[in-house]
Amino acid sequence: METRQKWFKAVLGLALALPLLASGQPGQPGEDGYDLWLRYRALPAAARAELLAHSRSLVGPTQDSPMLEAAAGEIERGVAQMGGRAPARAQAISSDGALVLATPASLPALASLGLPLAALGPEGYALRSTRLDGHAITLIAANTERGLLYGSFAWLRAVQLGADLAHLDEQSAPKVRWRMLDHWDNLDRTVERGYAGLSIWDWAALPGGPRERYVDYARANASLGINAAVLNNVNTRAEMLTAPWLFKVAALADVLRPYGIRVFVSARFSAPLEIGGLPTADPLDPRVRAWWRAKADEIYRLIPDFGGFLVKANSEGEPGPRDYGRSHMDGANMLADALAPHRGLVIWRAFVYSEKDADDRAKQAYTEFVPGDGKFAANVVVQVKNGPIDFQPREPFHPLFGAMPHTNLGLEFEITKEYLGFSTHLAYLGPLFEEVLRADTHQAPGATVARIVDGAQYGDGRPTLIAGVANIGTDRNWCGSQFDQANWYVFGRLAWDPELSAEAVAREWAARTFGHAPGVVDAIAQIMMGSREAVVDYMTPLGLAHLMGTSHHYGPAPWVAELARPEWNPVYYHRADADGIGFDRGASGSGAVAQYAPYWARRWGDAATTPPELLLWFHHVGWDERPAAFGDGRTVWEELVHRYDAGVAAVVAMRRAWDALAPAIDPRRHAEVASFLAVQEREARWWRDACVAYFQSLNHRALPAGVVAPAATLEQYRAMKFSFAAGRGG
Ligand code: GCW
Repeated sequence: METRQKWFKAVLGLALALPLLASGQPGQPGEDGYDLWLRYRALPAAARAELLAHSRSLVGPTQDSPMLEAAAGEIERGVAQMGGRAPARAQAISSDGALVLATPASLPALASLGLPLAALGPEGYALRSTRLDGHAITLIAANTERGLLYGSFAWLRAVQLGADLAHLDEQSAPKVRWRMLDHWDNLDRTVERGYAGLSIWDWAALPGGPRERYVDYARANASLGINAAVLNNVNTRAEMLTAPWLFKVAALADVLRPYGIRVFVSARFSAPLEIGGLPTADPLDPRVRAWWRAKADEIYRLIPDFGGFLVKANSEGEPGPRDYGRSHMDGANMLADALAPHRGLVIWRAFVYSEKDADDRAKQAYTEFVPGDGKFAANVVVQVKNGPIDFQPREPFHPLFGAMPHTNLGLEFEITKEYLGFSTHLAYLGPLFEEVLRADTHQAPGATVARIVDGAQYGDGRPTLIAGVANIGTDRNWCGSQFDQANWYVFGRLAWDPELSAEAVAREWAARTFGHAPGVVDAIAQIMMGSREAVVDYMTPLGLAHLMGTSHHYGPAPWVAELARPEWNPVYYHRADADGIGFDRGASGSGAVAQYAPYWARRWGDAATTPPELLLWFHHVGWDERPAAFGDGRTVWEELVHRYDAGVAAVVAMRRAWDALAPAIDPRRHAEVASFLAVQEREARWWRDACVAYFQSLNHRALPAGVVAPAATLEQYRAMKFSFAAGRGG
């Protein structure tokens, strides 16, 4: 009897919950975020009628092609889900309302329609409402199948965003050749700096296993124009290059190919020693060179469109050419020779700093790489992180941008939030990416980071690249949190067009992901746009960096001072003592500022003309100084505390704004975000309290009037341990 009663209560509870579940968005109980922004929910009646009127039939090039099939299949899926029925496939335009996929080869009449085909290049597309053969139709036009694939996704985006389907006139072509995700996925399926479960690559089952998730991954990337993926961690084992693993890579390449994604792998520089049976991996040794050539031939036999190798060499203990007294150029060019016959690419990372080099860590990549300008092979791209240290919440742009005009320089962002609160903190990275891309290096007129990276600055057809360290895993919502999907999204959109605005992309993502009910997009975009600055403020304000916990990078640990290498310790970065705080990188300090163009060297070389956001990055200032740049007369100590408080206050405001959205968002996703925001508020306070307590223990200044004292003692913060911290991998 008792059991029955329990059951009854449980069922009653469920029944009571059901209408609630369904109430957030009509007919959408329990949305979990799996669909990402490709969320083709049934449209309201009028919009549905408009959609069906403009997709009565789907007319496409008729040749049998997996990529065209991917494009057409996506249109069918989207129209069926949003409109209630899929368009009929047709061979020819026989009525109004046809949706026509066309290339100049499949539809010679295209040439007479005045489309800017030449400007679309090999990957661009045009969407155009027009008349053809006496009928009102919608054209998705491109020079290639790949352009049609991107155009199909763009048309679906227009539908989702409520565009006027009778008057479409849009065209777009990517500005960057390689738009790439770097997965830091280990071969045991852990993910270094991954906060979204395990690796999506099910290595044990490959070349078999379920394909659905790979296909959905590919669809999401194709919808953004991402066209390359490095499957394994840059800290890799040599085994990745052995035959059993290459078969698995080939299987993934087969699934991803119809969506326009080329597969790359990270290669371990010492592989000839470890799996090749050679006594050396010296890049100038003929046996080593022959081994890599044979390896490249083997890979291309399996994967004819293999992209190439990503290499982390002589960095953080990884092997590299310098182990043999050779240069980065020697190493990269040796691999480039092996790949060149297959038109493959070497992506050589500039993320280097050495335990043997006592110089400011922020200077070392420039010091090692600038002498090599012009000496890297044509199929080498040197991949540079956005800032000179390591993906911090804020850094100045990397001084290598604009300093190697004769070298192909790629840009590396970190989408996964290693230093911005993992997946539990809401931090939209669009403003960070935008800040870097728009930064003017002043190395030449117009030389913004975006124009250097997309090739516009040099204009000589060189390979261009923007890479992002992926935040994708086996979590149902892909990224560990709903809002981290936006970081994948904005990365892809900015890699396609580095001039897009972070805010416009936030609005677009919000509308596609949560629907465009009045006020919802505004409110979500507002939360997103302030979120990165909030993290900067409660973690590392005023240009501070790297105050995070040792190795896992979870939580505050500005006091750590005992690690073997100086630059592993937060005290190395903040240099706080009784008198002041900050890293002097000016002429009287490390001189790092001289690696920038004279414009910046002058401006950032003087504390008076350094913006508050970068003050402590470039200068050591007294606690009681009142820098004019603050504009509010506060001392450095007062401003620091103020920023920490502002960061916490911003999170409180984000929480309130999100709570207010409850009636407009489906309950499951709303609750998930709300629970993470609660974590974020708790951790923001923790960051603020621990850092304020620590810096106060050094400077012995009173807290500014009205400021709340930290909740616990410094000793308590220092004693905290986190065996649960995520993302260490390997
Ligand atoms: O940011 C640091 C990370 C390491 C990473 C390294 C790199 C893959 O803490 O986990 O290693 O950068 O970029 O190589």
